[in-house]
Amino acid sequence: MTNLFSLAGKNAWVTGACYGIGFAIAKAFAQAGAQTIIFNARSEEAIAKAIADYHAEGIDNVKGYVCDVTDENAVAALVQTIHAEVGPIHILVNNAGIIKRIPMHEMKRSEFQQVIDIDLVGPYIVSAAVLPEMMERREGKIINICSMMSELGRETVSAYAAAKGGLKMLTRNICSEYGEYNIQCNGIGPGYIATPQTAPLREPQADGSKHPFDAFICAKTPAGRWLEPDELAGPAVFLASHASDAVNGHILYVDGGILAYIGRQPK
Ligand code: NAP
Ligand code: GCO
Repeated sequence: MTNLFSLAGKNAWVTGACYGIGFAIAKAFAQAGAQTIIFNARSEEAIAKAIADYHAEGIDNVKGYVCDVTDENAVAALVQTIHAEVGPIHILVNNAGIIKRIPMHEMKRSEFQQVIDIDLVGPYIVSAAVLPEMMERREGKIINICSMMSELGRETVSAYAAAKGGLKMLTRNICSEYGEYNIQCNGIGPGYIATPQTAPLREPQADGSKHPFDAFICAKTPAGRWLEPDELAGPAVFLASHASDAVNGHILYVDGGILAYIGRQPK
């Protein structure tokens, strides 16, 4: 049974995996026996720091490349470089993403577009660049990092919710269009995870009290806490391994129960 979850012999590309959720997923893949971890970021400095961080975790089979997921020419060139320097791409995790928290009526078109470009068009660009080799090999795993906002809205995150809702349907469409090639495309929908992206929502107040949003999320999560990036490790390894070969088009919510819970009632 343990072999079902092994990633031995597999090369895994996790986009934007310098820190946060992507780093935790890439680390989990390495610990599950992946042959090579591949990641990209937008600057050499970010790559260098991340390589040091991977090495500090005892992960030496890692390659980092500068590449913006919205640049289709750079992505196409990177796929060729990966084939030459690493080999085939067996697993792709579309993790790179941003958020802008601005009331929609105040958001500039360019700000809305940037979130859509990175969080939705980026996964399309990278998936389309990797699918041909997966089709030829008749095997592949694509995991899209969705969100609570693939299902729910909230104030100030209109572009992000539109992108993540679209990413849920892109996941289902890749499943539908490429399942016949033994390619499984699923999503992971994290709840509220303590990473740099959510740091502003957890910033203690000047008087030392909890950020209102911090208290809000703890009341919306049955366990009463934020989740940690490493808590996505098991679900990610499951969806990247042969253990999930019959799972396709599924969004696996790793949210501590937020989507099932109306929220802690006032005492
Ligand atoms: P994070 O800490 O902000 O990390 C995002 C990563 O994406 C960074 O490494 C960033 O690199 C990279 N990135 C951003 N734009 C990029 C681009 N155009 N090309 C290449 N890399 C790019 O975010 P996170 O919390 O780990 O989130 C990772 C993913 O999970 C995102 O898709 C996010 O929407 C999603 N998510 C997060 C949560 C949460 O609670 N944290 C919950 C659900 C879903 P740079 O240094 O270049 O910016
Ligand atoms: C926000 C948060 C969320 C999380 C995540 C929840 O501002 O509401 O950043 O969007 O990042 O997507 O699943």
